[in-house]
Amino acid sequence: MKLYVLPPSPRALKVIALKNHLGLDCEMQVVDLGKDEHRTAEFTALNPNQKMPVLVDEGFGVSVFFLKNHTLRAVPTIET
Ligand SMILES: N[C@@H](CCC(=O)N[C@@H](CS)C(=O)NCC(=O)O)C(=O)O
Repeated sequence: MKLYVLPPSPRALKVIALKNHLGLDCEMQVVDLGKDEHRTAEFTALNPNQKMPVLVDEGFGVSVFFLKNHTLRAVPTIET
């Protein structure tokens, strides 16, 4: 798994905290919004909304908002 984040963002920090809490083995990739790295073709292919955080699992990219609603039902209070 690979997590695309910009750590100073509270949305990123919440997701990183959850990753650590769950003990997920996950590579992290910084997405520098100041350099428009979220607007590249590669990132847009992962999330057409061009927003981080994004989690990629087995080549499938999902926004963490999607993940919260569809995968992490065990932790329903997380806001991204
Ligand atoms: N939870 C939502 C929102 C995430 C969000 O708003 N991320 C902001 C940073 S905190 C972002 O990437 N903004 C870039 C932009 O809007 O250009 C999602 O995952 O789609």
